[in-house]
Amino acid sequence: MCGVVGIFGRGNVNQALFDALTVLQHRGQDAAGMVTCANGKFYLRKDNGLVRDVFRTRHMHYLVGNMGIGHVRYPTAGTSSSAEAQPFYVNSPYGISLAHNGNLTNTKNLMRELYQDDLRHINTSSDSEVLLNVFAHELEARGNFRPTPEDFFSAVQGVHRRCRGAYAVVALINGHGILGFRDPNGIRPICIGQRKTDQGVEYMISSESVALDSAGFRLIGDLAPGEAAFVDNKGNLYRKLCAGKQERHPCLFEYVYLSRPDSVIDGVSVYQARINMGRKLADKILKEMPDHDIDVVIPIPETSRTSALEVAQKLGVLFREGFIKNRYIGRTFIMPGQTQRRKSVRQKLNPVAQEFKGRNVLLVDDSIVRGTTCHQIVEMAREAGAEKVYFASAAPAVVSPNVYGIDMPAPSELIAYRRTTEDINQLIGADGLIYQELDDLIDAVRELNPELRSFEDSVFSARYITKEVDEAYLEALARSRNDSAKQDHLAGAEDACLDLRADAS
Ligand code: PIN
Repeated sequence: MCGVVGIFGRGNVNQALFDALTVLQHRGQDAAGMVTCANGKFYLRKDNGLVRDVFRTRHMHYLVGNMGIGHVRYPTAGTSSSAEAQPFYVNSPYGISLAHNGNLTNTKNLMRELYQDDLRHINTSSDSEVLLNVFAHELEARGNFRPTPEDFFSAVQGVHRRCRGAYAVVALINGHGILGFRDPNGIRPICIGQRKTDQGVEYMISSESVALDSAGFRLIGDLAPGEAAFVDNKGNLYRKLCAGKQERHPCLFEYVYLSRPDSVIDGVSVYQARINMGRKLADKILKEMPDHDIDVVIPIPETSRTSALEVAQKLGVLFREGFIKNRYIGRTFIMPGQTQRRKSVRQKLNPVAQEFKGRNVLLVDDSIVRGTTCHQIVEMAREAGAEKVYFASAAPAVVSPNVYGIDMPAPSELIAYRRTTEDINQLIGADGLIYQELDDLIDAVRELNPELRSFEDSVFSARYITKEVDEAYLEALARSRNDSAKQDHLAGAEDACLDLRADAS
């Protein structure tokens, strides 16, 4: 997953973009980038690293202009090369820079079309560069020297017609304005807000509403599935539904873990959704263990805290911070390699022995993906003196990979893949394991916005909402998504590009 932001301001927007990217940093710590525009020129800075490390004072001085976009990246399709940091750029038409959160599921076909039919060159293996070129081609086809908002909306229609998968996008069109759009299924989040200044209204388009809040922008709302919003160089806002058929299927995992709790996504407070998840989870625990002997609920920091509090409250038992997290170590989720992951758990979490000694503890996590950390955490709880160690997950079992922009391991690396809850309980070495039910998770979110009738929940259900994701697609994905394949990815992708060029010649 990644984070995107676009700002139209009345003065330089570099600082506001930097601040917004810092707020969105949880969505990707691998690379960061920003492009601004002034007097017909783009100013770009992007590199691997955290926002605070990528942008130094000299870069900020250089990034002038009152319009700009930014991106934080978590490598979705595999590589962590700085050449694939975003935003991407094409010089024609007009000069366009684009940043994307999500993943296209028909990249290969699009690459072929771009080479063979549209005569365009793609220089990386990134689906975001593909998306940019599809957009640019569709815009160029309009052939308008002075493009209108309608031209941009028509190009977005072209993107919707040709691209499959998930995309929440911001684009900067040199001298013309900023554009945001969302795929027709509304899988990844993107919202828009405004702020009034003495010079006039300013706009921000962002992956999450938290970026608006912290900069004093008022949330106008989410972009609807298939919708595009364009702010022209005078600060006029235009919005249009650009997809023939739009259905809302927001990603359920955003509410479980990806988004910050203080964001509101598709009308749902992520914080309140996590409280609801805790309530539903406690109901299930009470149903399965009516005479439970749990003394204390201990969250595994950070995300699970909100749900765990509610679990403890509902069970009527103590809530205690039993694990202290070292804030200066990266998320376990993002470190490649099993050995590295194992080592990092102990560096990251340390138990407070007095909260475990002689007690039956219920550990609560937001989700269980690989399960490697669970095993060690259970072990740490026992070493700290716990009598019994139960484990609960605020999300259902993760059984299938994500193809819409969340970097998940190959199916065989998922602990719940082809295993029962009892098998998993054995593997993690707990005295009992409770997963949230999928229907309960859905209800936890839907209760807060009954208009959300369906969700993108493939990691839990193995059902994919776009039809090109079939058995063959998933098999090919499984082959490419193991840790060693990730190391070789760049070389492989370059070969693929060369193959395409050879095909075309
Ligand atoms: C951790 C959030 N959360 C913890 C991410 C670990 C699964 N993991 C998903 C649990 S934090 S594992 O809040 O960002 O610190 O199942 O793959 O071992």
